[in-house]
Amino acid sequence: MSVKKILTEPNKLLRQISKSVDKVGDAERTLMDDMLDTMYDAPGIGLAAIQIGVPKRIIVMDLGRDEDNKEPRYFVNPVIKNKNEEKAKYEEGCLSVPDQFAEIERPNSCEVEYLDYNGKKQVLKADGLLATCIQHEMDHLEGILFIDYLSKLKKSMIIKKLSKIKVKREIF
Ligand code: GNR
Ligand code: NI
Repeated sequence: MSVKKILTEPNKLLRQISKSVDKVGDAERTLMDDMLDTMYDAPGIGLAAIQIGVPKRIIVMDLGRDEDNKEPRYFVNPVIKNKNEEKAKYEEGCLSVPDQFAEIERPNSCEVEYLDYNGKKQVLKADGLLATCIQHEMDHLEGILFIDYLSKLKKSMIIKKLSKIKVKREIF
């Protein structure tokens, strides 16, 4: 188990479309363990594999964030079914868009089909923060970030800020 480096915008890898997993084997489970370590360390409530540079359709999540009572969730090859027409707004953040937050509107509930840690097929009904987080993570698998939903001006301001921070990090 190890903590990996999280890629941040702007980075072309984050725009890549992730590939389906053929089989949930030991390599995938090791990846999921590392993703979870990385997510808890950050800390965050969800992480897609591409955020640590691996273009596989794998997501980990833990909404609890209670140190002593971890409730990790693993989603391999997730597919969203039955998005609710009703929308909900949440203040979203992203570990790949550090220190930036914005209200994003998404379907307020959905169903997701996926393979679990052991490769078993599962279906989950999600609402509230869980539904928001699943949709945010699913977007990562398509190379989409929450800032893509903002106006061009807001998005470009955020990318400009993040680019400046990157340049500073390279100097020091
Ligand atoms: O840690 C995270 N918090 C969060 C809050 C509101 C909506 C989505 C998220 S996901 C984010 C972690 C992350 O970047 N996952 O891709
Ligand atoms: Ni994110």
